[in-house]
Amino acid sequence: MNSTVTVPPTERPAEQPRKMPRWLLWAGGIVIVLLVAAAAMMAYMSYVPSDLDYSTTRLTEQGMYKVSYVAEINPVPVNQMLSWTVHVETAEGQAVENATITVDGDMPQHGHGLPTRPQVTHYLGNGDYLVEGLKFHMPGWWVMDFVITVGEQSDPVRFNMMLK
Ligand SMILES: [Cu+2]
Repeated sequence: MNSTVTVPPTERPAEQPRKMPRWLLWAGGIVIVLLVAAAAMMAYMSYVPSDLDYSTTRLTEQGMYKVSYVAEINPVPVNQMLSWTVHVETAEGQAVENATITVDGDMPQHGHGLPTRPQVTHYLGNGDYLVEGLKFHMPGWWVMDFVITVGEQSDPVRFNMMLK
């Protein structure tokens, strides 16, 4: 037997699949992780509970007072200074005359509060208190927290607003 094995001439070496450099794999992984984190963050920042109570009259947490507000401008505008009249009465409906009221506002999704420091500036009579210096600088979900204190007793109340 006279067999010859012919080896095909290899003019060029077969191209090997290029290996991805390790740093590129790492960089790609990090980019993906960052994208997922950013998406999760955006989902979190835009999350609003579907069962929020937007009513403008609410009982305080311990049920001591019924508190309502009327905004000077309605619907409450974004980026405009305005005042509110906050009405406080007992659960039985008697106007509360001598309350001390603290005011605070917050955007729960964003971790920031109001750009101003609103406060009660006048007692208007009949359980009505004037809150001046309110400004909401972003559209979205805001909460307004009031703590009503009469004598030794404090009771907080929270209002939700969705500003456009
Ligand atoms: Cu915000």
